[in-house]
Amino acid sequence: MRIVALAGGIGGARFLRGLLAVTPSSEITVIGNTGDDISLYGLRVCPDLDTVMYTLGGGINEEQGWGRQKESYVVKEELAAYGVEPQWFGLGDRDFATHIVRTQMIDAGYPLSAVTEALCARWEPGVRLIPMSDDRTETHVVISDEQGRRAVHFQEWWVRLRASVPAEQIILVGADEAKPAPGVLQAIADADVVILPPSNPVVSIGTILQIKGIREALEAKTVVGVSPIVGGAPVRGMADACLTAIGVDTTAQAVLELYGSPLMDGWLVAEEDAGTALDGVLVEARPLIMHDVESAGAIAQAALDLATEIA
Ligand code: GDP
Ligand code: FO1
Ligand code: CA
Repeated sequence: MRIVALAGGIGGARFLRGLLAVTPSSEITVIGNTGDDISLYGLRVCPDLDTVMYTLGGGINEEQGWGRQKESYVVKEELAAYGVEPQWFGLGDRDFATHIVRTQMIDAGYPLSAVTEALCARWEPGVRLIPMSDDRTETHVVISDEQGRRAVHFQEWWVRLRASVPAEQIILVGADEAKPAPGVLQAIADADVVILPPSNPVVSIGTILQIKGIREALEAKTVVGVSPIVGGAPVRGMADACLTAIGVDTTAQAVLELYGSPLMDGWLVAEEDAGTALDGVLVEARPLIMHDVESAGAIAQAALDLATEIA
């Protein structure tokens, strides 16, 4: 079976690990979010691509959900000793190597999709991981604080401010010009089923859907999603602050309506959210917490079963 999945970071990666466990013989293409990407100290950092790559490749820090296991922070300490900013983003020594290789290749003229393929040759994630676009896009967040009304990079709002300042607007800078990366639209066209894992509906899935042509390509396919919202709250992280910014309630129902029909054909919600409904969408309630690979696999299997029921 040919499966396409869109993915952000932790929620996407943990779901994909479960999906791989239950369908080892499927051909899985993952379209990764690059709206979170940021340049720091001259290096290009792609947190969501790296989270998927490290999680599926066995290098992730399991407790944290991002960054490398057995990590040290000597370079970060040395940069801080020089007073280099920003100091609110925690790049570890092992992780730095990934960003150095990526930046070298980009500076040599390789597109991000080729760079990602090269990095994945080491990690062997078991899926084909393609960035949503080779064109640079960045999510920026408009906030008002003591410095006035201004836009900050998504990572500054998320990591430094912990989304404590309300987002007045969330903008994907560069979205109008960005084209899907090579292979993205073809993978969707060839897919038997498309899955939306429980990733952030605004700054992960919502970002990928903004790239020209992707939503339209998906509308022609059987698309099944897993709700990242359980019982009116995100399972982890601050997706509620992102949803509030775009005027959407933090419920499984509102996220389904945000994705909408004709995009969606199936939607998995948690048992406490039974009753969620939208015309043209088959909704099923079941346990949706990914405690481990096994429980993530059960959710992935349920998504595949739902797709079979629809097709
Ligand atoms: P990020 O880029 O690291 O923030 O990760 P994603 O965008 O891929 O996923 C973040 C979303 O995953 C959050 O909105 C969480 O609510 C959701 N999430 C995390 N763990 C779980 C889980 O065990 N079950 C469900 N249903 N959602 C989860
Ligand atoms: N998240 C944090 O909360 N604090 C950090 O210092 C941090 C560093 C970091 C470094 C590399 C990487 O790939 C991810 C990192 N993250 C960190 C996670 C990441 O910024 C966010 O969780 C996602 O981008 C939000 O969707
Ligand atoms: Ca992310």
